[in-house]
Amino acid sequence: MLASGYVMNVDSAVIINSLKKNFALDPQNAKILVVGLGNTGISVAHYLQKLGYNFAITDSRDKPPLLDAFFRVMPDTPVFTGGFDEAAFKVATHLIVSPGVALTEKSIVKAIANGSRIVSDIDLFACSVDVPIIAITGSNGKSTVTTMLGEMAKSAGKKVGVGGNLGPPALELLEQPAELFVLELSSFLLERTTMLNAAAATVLNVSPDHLDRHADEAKYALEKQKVFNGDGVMVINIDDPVVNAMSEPGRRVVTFSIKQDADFHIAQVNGVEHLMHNNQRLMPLAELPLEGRHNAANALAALALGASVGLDEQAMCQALKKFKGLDHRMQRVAEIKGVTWVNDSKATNIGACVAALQGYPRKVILIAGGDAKGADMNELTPAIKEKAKSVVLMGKDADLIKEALNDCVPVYAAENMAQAVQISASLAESGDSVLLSPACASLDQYKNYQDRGDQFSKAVLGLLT
Ligand code: UMA
Ligand code: ADP
Repeated sequence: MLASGYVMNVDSAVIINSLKKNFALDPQNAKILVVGLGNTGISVAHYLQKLGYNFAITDSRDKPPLLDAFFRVMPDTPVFTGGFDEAAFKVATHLIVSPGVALTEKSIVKAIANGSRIVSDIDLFACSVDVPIIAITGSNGKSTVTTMLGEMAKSAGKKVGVGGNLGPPALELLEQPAELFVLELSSFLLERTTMLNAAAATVLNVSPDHLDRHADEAKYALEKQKVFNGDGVMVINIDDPVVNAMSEPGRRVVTFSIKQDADFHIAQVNGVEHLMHNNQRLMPLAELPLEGRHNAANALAALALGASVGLDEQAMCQALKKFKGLDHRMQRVAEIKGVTWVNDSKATNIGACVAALQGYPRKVILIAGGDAKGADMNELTPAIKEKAKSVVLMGKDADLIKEALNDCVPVYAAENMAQAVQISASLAESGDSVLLSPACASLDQYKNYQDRGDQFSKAVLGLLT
């Protein structure tokens, strides 16, 4: 909700001029419809109110959970719920569409055909700040790198605003003064954003995800590539061929790699692996307190982005050494009778599950399944074959994974998390790891990935009683 001390770093008149120039958003005659009454929609509403724009807001749910709170703060704003109201879309000159709402929605398609313009909250944000923005996207690692970089910037003495897809929504960051913004951007946010010109940006990696919303993998990658719009530094993962191909001649490019030589890379110095900037040692890799080789890639990406905007490298390394990682990402829950239980519930796509498996030197018991979001589960098979001694499957698309595995490892079916943990406990021997890394979204059985991870931890800790 709107903080009483809502500050904008830039003068309102300057912002309105920019919005007029770039989007023909004139407070006198724009008819704005905010689509989606979730966290994004509320942040947009506060922003527009602050600048003196009139607007209406719509949500297709009958009673979006934030409705009552919204009415209390903005009782006079027209609100349309329970389906998308054709009349509201018909008169709108501008639609500010939340990322959870597909642009293929019939009412939106029709409105665009009638001349309405789509503007994203990230566009509004980009028109409202005059300090550098670092923008981070990719199929996996966004939240980790965004959070890491926020900590690095603080360690380097910068006032930094950190948000976007991981929350809070970007426009809420305008409530605090900042010298630097670090934004996590999803493909949904990027597909509807045209104004971003980040000082430094990265696509961490591309593997299939959200194919229920994007036509195909190529289209999904193109949406991610939009993070590089403008003329800022491109931070490129040269280990990922799809990302490597995004590098543009004539732009300043900084590379990172965990497999080969790059601007930011890993090298042995006196027999000890180090994170390196060209031929400069930054820190020993072992001092990074995170599981998994993919987190070394995340650290290099964060260092490359921070260095691109001039953050002090030693200060960044200090932050890395203290960075404990985020919950539900390769989070060690317990060691019970010699078995290590790891919660990687945030692995909501194949790429994250494969990265988790590849980080293990020996075979694990994997708990997977949920909503595959249209992905081809055959892509999971090689990593499971190599790194899983057995697999416990649950959720809506368990059968898709079972079919893809074609009996290459023993597969067990579980109705729910408690059962999945019980089955895994009966299979595990001392020295084993049991990894929850579902490769699927959670919404078929859980409130969200946090709920799924919490239920896993609860069931694991229940083994102790
Ligand atoms: N809605 C409709 N009709 C629809 C679909 C949605 O009316 O057809 C309504 C919903 O009822 C909801 C509202 O639209 O009330 C907004 O939906 P939303 O999902 O965009 O909700 P927000 O709270 O604004 O959350 C969004 C991001 N959600 C998605 O991208 C799906 C949040 O990312 C993000 O934190 C927030 O903006 C702030 O930027 C979540 C996410 O799951 C965490 N992201 C995906 C991911 O990480 O994989 C991309
Ligand atoms: P995102 O915000 O992109 O979803 P997170 O940092 O939340 O990324 O991590 C999501 C999942 O991806 C977790 O399962 C995590 O272990 C895994 N992951 C994190 N970084 C990487 C990476 N660089 N490559 C592959 N998987 C990763």
